[in-house]
Amino acid sequence: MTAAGLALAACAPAAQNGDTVTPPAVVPAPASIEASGAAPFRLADETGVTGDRDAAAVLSALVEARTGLALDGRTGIDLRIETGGAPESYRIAVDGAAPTRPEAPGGAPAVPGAGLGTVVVTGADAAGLFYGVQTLGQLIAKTGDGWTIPAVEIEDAPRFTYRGVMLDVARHFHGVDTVKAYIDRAAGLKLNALHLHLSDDQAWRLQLASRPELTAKTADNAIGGDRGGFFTKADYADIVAHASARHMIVVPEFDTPGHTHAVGLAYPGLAEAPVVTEQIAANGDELPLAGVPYQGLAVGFSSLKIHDEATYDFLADVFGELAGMTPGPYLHVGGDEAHGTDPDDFALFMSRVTRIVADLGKTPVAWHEAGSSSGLAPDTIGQYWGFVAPTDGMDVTARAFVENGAQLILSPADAVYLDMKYSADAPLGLTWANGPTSVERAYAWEPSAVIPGVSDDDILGVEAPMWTETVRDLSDIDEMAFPRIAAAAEAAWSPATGRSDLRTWGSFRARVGALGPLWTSLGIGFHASDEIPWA
Ligand code: TNX
Repeated sequence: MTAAGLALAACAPAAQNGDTVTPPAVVPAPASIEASGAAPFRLADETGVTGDRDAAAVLSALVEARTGLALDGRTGIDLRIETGGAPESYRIAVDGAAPTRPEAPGGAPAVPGAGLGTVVVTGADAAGLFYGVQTLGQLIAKTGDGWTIPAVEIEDAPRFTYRGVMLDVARHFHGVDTVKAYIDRAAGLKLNALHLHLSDDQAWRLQLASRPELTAKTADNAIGGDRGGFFTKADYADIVAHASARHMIVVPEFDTPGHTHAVGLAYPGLAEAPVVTEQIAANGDELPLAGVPYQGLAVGFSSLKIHDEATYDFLADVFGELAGMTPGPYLHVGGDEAHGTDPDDFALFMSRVTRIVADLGKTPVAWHEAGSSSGLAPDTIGQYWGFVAPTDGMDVTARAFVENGAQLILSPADAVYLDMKYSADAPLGLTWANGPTSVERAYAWEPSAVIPGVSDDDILGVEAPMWTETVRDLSDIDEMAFPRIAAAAEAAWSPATGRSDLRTWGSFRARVGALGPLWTSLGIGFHASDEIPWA
């Protein structure tokens, strides 16, 4: 047996329940991690990366950002793909440095690279290797010996196949560079889907050849009269490619039949006149007026015309063009908060729009309200945005997707809505989802316990939406997303609550705290919540 093998035979759990955790601190928690107690691997001038070139480039950039080291030596870290394991899974084996023999001249190893140890990351596929590299990046720590990686063995695979974040680029526009930065951040937490909310009452943000007036007539607008903008088709392709290189799909949404005031500005024949709902009257929100760009925060006042075939010609055009630009399998058709649409009309509309998308060869996704419609295209995925403890029959509506043989994406608003305030006095965010959302509340929920009768097999995954009524730029996004996005990532990736010692709030807050320096070195302006013991 090798020295490293002997050390690993004495494996101890890397962390315990409770309020403290000894490093290594990985987020989201891996399926299994064991520390050998051996000396750590040392990153040194001689350290180099062998194996998969794409993964090596990702690792080198990460290590350089974190440590300033170039990783341009010959050996030490090997990155490989060995097919056969679960999709997106990976293993990491770190053999610590052989202790320097006191009698060695100068205490230095004779052969460059020798004595520093070895790291082997094995992915079951390119995505798995990419995630293994992200874990490795989190393991790097500054110790008395310089930059080191603790001697651990990790085996890891995701719980859910769909692990998403959503960015609303309609209420406030967020340009290509911001979207790419958000993709980088999300991919680092092993999230693999970026849902882009591309249209709403305020504006339509994706240029389409089939319906050019959409952006021409509406994209200038934003909430509060702030700066507008839109994506050209080339911008969208650029975002899709950036995401794909980080193993993320783009799930684009055109919200229908409500949230369509902007459609009515571009093509007045397609939309009904705005309805002033009780909610708008009660809140004193800016009143929506036909033909006038909307800059307020109200929802539920607009609707496409349901009984006019021109509406369905429009949908065939916009979703048809979108399908041609989108390599991922999903197109999101919206369906939320259609308070301005008669319920029977809403049901009819949702069945038609989901069938248009299915006929394009894509899987439709709809917000959970659409579960009340009979006649949805089979396989339509529902996205649940009720609370962790469902109210108002939202669990019943969401469960209808499962009863029809399809799956759900879980986005319980009082846990994973990244646009909720952290505390009542926070400058950014909203509070409608059961008041402010602390980091602890963002963490303390279990996906299989939200909707009675809906278990892991019925859950496609978890998604954390970022609505942008109050969120104007990347620093606002960072403030709202970090650290709560890490809680959503753990719900999506890690073993269920109770199935791992690491799946406790005490462990999570300690592990997240240990990521502070990495996030800082990556330029992430996280919210330095006082719930987290930041390193
Ligand atoms: C509800 S949840 C909405 C959005 C708002 C958001 C703000 C859902 C599907 N719709 O229109 O932007 O609340 O938190």
